[in-house]
This record gives sequence, structure tokens and C-alpha cells, in this order.
Amino acid sequence: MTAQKRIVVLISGSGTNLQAIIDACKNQYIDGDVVGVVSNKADVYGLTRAQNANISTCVLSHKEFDSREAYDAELIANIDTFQPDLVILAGFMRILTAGFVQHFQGKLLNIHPSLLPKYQGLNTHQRAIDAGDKEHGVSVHFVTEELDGGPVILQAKVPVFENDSADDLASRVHEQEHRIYPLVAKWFCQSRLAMSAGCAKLDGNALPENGYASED
Ligand code: NHR
Ligand code: GAR
Repeated sequence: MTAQKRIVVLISGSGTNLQAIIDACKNQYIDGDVVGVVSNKADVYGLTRAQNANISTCVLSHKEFDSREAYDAELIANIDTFQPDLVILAGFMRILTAGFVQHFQGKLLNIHPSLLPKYQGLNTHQRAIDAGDKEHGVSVHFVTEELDGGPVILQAKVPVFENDSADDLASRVHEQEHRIYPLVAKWFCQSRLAMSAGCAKLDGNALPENGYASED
């Protein structure tokens, strides 16, 4: 058996994805341990989830820094103390600099609540509703310098029903997030998943543009 991978999770909010990953490590679905949780906001519930699981936490407020570069340099220093094999963005709401992304190149994942390349950026659920989309979903991707533009690893789709509010849709998407993020983390910790030449690869095979098992 190979060694457990060391996982650091970055959050800004309630941390339901963090919880799904903590639980999946605990029940050995993922061959890894969440060794640290970093938040850019104090008083978010995700920090309580980490404390309840006896995981080290660190709060680093972007408001105390003059530039994104200075903030990210401190963020890197804090994350590096955990010696992570994998860094997971789970509702982390700060755009990261090129320097940060390069430092963790190939071991930095994000979950984005849309079927990328659709709806990069914020307010994705409302935008899908406003566009009259019949389906919506979520993507897990490697983080690159291009915001929400890194190679997609896995997506999950959900239907958009008539009269859905953005909150209705968000909660339908959330359910899928909690299935697919632990699965992708599992692959990574088994050393089956990597990024090379701008492509996501599973077992050495380049994944299609929409990730694994997408039918289109
Ligand atoms: N950084 C890089 N370089 N590349 C990505 O793909 C990133 C990233 C940082 C975060 C998550 C992303 C998402 O899934 C993510 C992907 C925040 C914003 C944003 O506009 C956009 C995308 C994402 C996260 N943030 C504002 C900012 O000025 C702040 C918004 C707020 O605080 O509410 O950083 O959607
Ligand atoms: C998730 O829906 C995630 O996809 C989204 O924030 C939520 C975090 O929920 N991410 C973004 O919007 C990134 N910009 P959680 O804190 O309960 O895991």
C-alpha cells in the first residue's frame, strides 16, 4: 500500500464539499488525509467542520494585504507548512495569481458550479436559468492561470426545472458536487490522475474536453 496523500482544502464558506472530502478520507474511500484547512474568511462554518474533525486550520484574510501577489505569497507559505500532495479549492472565492498556480501546478483542483466551458465566473445558477438552459451541472478541473479554464476532469449534469429558483438549482448541483469531488480526489490520491501538457490524464489517457464519461 502506498502512503496516504496529504490534502489541504481552501474554503471561504460553509464547507459542505470540505465535509464530503473529510468523510471520504475518514471512511477510506480516499487514500488521503485532510491535514489542513485554510480560509480567507474568519467565522465561516467550514472552519468549525475542520475543528470538529481535529484538522488544523488557518485563517488568512486577503483584506490585510496590499496586493494579490503579497496575499498569495503568504498563502503559499501557510499551505507549504502542511507539505501537501494535493490542494483542493472548495468554494474558495479569491482569484489566485499566476505565481500561486505555478507553485502548485498539477496538484491544484477546483469545483466550479457549471458545465464548463459554460458560465465561467460567478452567479452560474442564475445565469443558466436566465439563458433558459434545460440542463446545468458542475465541473471538477485542474486549476491553471486561466480562471475556470483549466482542463476538466469530471462533470455531473442536473436538469433545470420550470420555476426553479437559483437556490433550488444550487442545491440540486450541490448533491452532485458531493459525489464527484471525492471521486476525483480518490483518483488523484491513487496517482491515477495527472495534468500534463495542459491535459487531464486518467491512467495515462488524455480525458476529453468535458472530462471522463461525458456523452457528448
Ligand atoms: N484562480 C485561478 N488562477 N484559476 C482558477 O481557475 C481559479 C482561481 C481561483 C478560484 C474558483 C472560481 C470558481 O469556481 C477559482 C478558480 C472566485 C472568483 C472571483 O471572481 C471567480 C472564480 C472562482 C472564484 N472572485 C472575486 C475576486 O476578486 C471575489 C469574489 C468574492 O469575494 O465573493 O477574487 O468559480
Ligand atoms: C460550491 O457550490 C462550489 O461549486 C462553489 O461554491 C460552493 C461552495 O459550497 N464554488 C464557487 O462558486 C467558486 N467560485 P461549500 O462551501 O458548501 O462547499
